[in-house]
Amino acid sequence: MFKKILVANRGEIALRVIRTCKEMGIKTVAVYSKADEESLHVRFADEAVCIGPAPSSESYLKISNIISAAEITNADAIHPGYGFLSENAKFSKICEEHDIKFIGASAEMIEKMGDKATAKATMNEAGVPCVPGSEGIIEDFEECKKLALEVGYPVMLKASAGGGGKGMRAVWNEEDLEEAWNSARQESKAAFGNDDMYMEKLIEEPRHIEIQIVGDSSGKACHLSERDCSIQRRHQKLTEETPSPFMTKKLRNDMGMAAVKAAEYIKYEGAGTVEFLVDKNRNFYFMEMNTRIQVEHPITEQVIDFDLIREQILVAAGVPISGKHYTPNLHSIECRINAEDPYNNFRPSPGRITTLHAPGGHGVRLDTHVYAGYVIPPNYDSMIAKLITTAQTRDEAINKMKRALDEFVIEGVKTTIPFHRQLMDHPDYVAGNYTTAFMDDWEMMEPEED
Ligand code: MV4
Repeated sequence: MFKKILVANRGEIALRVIRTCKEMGIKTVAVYSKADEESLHVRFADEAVCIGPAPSSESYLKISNIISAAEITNADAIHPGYGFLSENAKFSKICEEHDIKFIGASAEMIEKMGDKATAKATMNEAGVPCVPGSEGIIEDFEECKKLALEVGYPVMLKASAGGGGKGMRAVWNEEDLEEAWNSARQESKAAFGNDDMYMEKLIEEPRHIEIQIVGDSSGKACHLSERDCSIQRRHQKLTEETPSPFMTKKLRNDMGMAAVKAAEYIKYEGAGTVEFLVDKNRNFYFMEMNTRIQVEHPITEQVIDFDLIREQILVAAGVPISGKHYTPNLHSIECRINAEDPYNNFRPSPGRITTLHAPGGHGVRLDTHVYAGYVIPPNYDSMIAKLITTAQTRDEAINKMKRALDEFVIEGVKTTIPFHRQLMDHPDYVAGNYTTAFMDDWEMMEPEED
């Protein structure tokens, strides 16, 4: 077992990893930028190394500084969390070359799943349902035009180096195809330095339902049920829940088995997530595979009473997985609390938190690194807390979330707490009747006068 793990991340996920390491008797090293000197993960870790100035490119993304921190502290493993270098094949490779265990996917696996067209072709070979479309990358516009006629409009053009919607265009008819083709490739080139495109039949108003999987070094994989992440704004998830209100026993089994087949076909090691699009007739299609722990992992932990970070560490240390599949026997909802103003187009609101009262009580979990007096730096992602409620039924979990949000006081900065509180009263949300289009026409109701 590892003696010392360096956590190459910040904020709530750094705290999350440090907590499990402490419970496992593993020493921890925090890395931090100048802007994070006062951050909680620095205080919770056994050791802390400043790896550079505030800009991520000079600190949390600076591979040489992170490897140096691991060398001088003699860390035998690195946990990358999510974001930053968590899906960076070069970083995974460099860790391996320095004999530091990367608690994540191998460089080869990251590359294979990171190239979306290749990932899809691999899943097709594995017999995992995929959206009908191009066999890999589209060579040129002539092929694009021909393909679109074969697939049938509407189609979705997607960037192979992409993900999260960048370089993606929905095209409803042939006259719009060329402009979409050119602008999507331009956007992909700018964002990823690569303009390879592929095409799929457009799935209208899909749900985004993902399956948590864990694979071990023997090539065995198991699934830990689903998470419904359909409520997103500009491809940023806002809230997630498990089980999905759209799920049926059959759909869960079929999707779970497809995700296991995908993981075992590629001999996936570690925690991973297979993302699916689900249409209104409950047909599901492979969308992407993420080779990292995800922000929303706590709702899965809550409904099956499982520590996913512990599982990642055990698998990385060569411990075989139990192999059993899980079905949720509770209901859990996560609300991502961001330092953003929901009354002003969710614009970021960094600054000092002057007052903070955390919600608590039965079935309430708060994963956060902030505290009264903490200054939220403007340099990083605006998420400051994840509020998770868990109960026997969805209605009770919603009720608990309302009560917890009403208790949650953060002053000094604007937050998305009011958005989530209104969401919990929205009839379509309460009815579980929502797709990825839910936020398209969201209007905040004005705050009541005090
Ligand atoms: C799609 C789609 C409809 N049809 N592919 C969005 C980003 C990336 N994860 C893939 N996405 C989509 N791919 C086909 N063939 C609709 C989306 C999509 C979406 C998917 C999941 C969650 C939110 C979304 C918001 C807009 C579009």
